[in-house]
Amino acid sequence: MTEPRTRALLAVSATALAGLLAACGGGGGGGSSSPATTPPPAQKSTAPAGATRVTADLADFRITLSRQTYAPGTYTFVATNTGHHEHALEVEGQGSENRSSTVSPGRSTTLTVTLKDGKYQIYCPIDGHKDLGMKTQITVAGAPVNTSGTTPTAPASPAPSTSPGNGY
Ligand SMILES: [Cu+2]
Repeated sequence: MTEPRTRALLAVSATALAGLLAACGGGGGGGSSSPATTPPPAQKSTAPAGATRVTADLADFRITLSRQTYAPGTYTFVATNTGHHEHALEVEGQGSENRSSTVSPGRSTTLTVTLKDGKYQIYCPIDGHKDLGMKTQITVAGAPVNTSGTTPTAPASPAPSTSPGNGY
């Protein structure tokens, strides 16, 4: 009865080790019996420094994205409402769902999401706008976006101007 504390410590470190091992062993093909993994709470409204900017044009009733190909990584969608109705941007897929705030005509908002490999639906969740045509789909694939190191393929951006509509 003199060293219950040591025992407790041993038990704790053993548990921690087991936890580490379990965490490292999850590389297989996602079976249905794996424990529930909690999706990351991507609710931050501030855009992280490494996020890739994508402009999303919300018109009546159509969504136009400035980018068609996506690699896994963090993206900040800058949604501008160029229509005459209230719109919003929702990015849904791979077990996550992120909705921007509602944007009034002429205004814009941002939505930062982390995209993983797979398909995502991007649409306007307001009223029946999705069925009216405000929906599009993207496929995320390829090597993760390296935000801090060297980027092997850097697409040349013509001008860093923030004005939309560069004569596409
Ligand atoms: Cu809408």
